[in-house]
Amino acid sequence: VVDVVALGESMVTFLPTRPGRLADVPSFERGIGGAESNVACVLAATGHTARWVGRVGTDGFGDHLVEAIAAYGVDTSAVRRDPARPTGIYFRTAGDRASDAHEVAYYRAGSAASAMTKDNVDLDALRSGRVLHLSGITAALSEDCLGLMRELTAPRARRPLVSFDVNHRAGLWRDADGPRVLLDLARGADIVFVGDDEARAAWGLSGARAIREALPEPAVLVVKQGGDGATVFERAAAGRAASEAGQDASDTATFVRALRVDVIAAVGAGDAFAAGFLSATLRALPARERLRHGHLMAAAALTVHGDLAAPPSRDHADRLAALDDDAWE
Ligand code: KDG
Repeated sequence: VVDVVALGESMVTFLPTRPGRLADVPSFERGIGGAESNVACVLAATGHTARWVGRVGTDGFGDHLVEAIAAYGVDTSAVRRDPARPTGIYFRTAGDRASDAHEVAYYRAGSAASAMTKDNVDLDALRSGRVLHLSGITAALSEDCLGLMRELTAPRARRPLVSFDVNHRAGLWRDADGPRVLLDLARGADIVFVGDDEARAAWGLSGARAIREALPEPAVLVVKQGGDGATVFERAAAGRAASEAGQDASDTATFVRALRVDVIAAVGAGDAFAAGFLSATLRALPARERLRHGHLMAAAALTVHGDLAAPPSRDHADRLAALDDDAWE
């Protein structure tokens, strides 16, 4: 059984070779992006088995994506090629460090991935892992993709642990329904990642507690609080005695500060965080360690330009996560 299967649209990314507005930057370097395959790449690079499921065109950009993602050690055997539709690409500018205000120009409408449905992806491959990692980006791509997301987050007698990163991309939604759909999908997942900034923008919620109150269903909810840190809320499975006595399972909250780093570009940091947290989850580490692994992987991504940094190895991350509290203050 594969540790983690990730579904989503991956794109060839064009990173500016110098700062400036999209209107002014004269040249770009090729990289790879795609929130969900980023998670798979970080997991594979840290010694997990990971599979990416998606669709790309039969064009050169599709070839490059499949090769580059496979080079991280990710299983791409369930990726389908669509001869009739192109691979998505996108361009972005370098962010202003303080605000990370960068411009993004997507060329992905009508892409091979936007035509994913539950009938043209390999559902068995999607359900073949211990964890299935999904994100709200896929739901925004098309009605077909949203249907697939609903299928994968629906209750089933046997399904992998479903991990869902809200990843609210306001510019991608076809209508005003995005925030409501994202909340609905999050309710069907087992582990949910959300940034406090996106929860404010999408749902008008401020603060980790308010987010948990609005989203009590997932057994594990991780609220990322930018440079401050992250809080994980988790419901201890109610013991039989407690449920017979009609008591609710208790919810615990654990906060861990983020590492303070000089941010080069925030893109990809949320994905790296999710990968670190999932790696530690697969190894049944306690809440504090899971958050520390998230922060460590995020710190690596924050300090490079592209989406993907070379992450610390698993042993190295374990040693850093085990440093005493003083080092983490
Ligand atoms: O999380 C990084 C992603 O935002 C980037 O790789 C592009 O997947 C992407 C998207 O849809 O924004």
